[in-house]
Amino acid sequence: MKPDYFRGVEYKGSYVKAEECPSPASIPVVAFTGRSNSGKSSLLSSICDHQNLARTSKKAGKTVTLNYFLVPPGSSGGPGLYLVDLPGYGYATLSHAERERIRVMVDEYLEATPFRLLVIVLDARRKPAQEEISIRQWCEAHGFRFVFALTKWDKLNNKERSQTLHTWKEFGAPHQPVSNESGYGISEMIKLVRGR
Ligand SMILES: Nc1nc2c(ncn2[C@@H]2O[C@H](COP(=O)(O)OP(=O)(O)OP(=O)(O)O)[C@@H](O)[C@H]2O)c(=O)[nH]1
Ligand SMILES: [Mg+2]
Repeated sequence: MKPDYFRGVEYKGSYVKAEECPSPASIPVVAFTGRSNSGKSSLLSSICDHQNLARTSKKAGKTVTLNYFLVPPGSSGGPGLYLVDLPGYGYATLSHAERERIRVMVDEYLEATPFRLLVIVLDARRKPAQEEISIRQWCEAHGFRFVFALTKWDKLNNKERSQTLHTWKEFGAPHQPVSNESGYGISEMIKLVRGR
């Protein structure tokens, strides 16, 4: 499926502070957050059908800044959209100080930004735990729409898939399985991100 809406998407810039980021006043923001290596940058690239889009601004494959991509106003007659690729939590080979800098930067950014949707990205092999409960409560308290994107769906067998879906149903939060390898679930993610 060719996501026409995202065809004109362009890299806008990389920032290290919430105050530096483009104003969300007129253009809504959809951000991708979650642990390091969960597949945030890959998911953003899949949604835009643009391989390595979210790699424009990064060096060794790891996201360390707040990276903005713009779907220009006028795409399909809409107001445009900012897609924000956030650095992951807990990237093991960074120094403690650098990990802490990233944690504070992302937390401050999340507190400062009114999102249209927060995509919480996690490896589908991870079960919802305290971290997921906390971020869900945080989104509910702020009144933000959110969805858990369960990545690497291609790595699960059929039994694991049905167990995982059962677990998430019990957890009772919006979730969408996806594979950035096979494209599974990407058209559903596109609908959620576009908001229609
Ligand atoms: N098999 C499979 N691999 C995936 C999938 N999504 C991402 N990956 C791989 O997982 C690794 C991490 O992906 P990234 O998109 O860089 O993860 P990230 O969440 O942006 O990582 P940080 O920038 O460190 O926070 C890469 O090697 C991807 O190719 C998927 O759906 N299936
Ligand atoms: Mg990344």
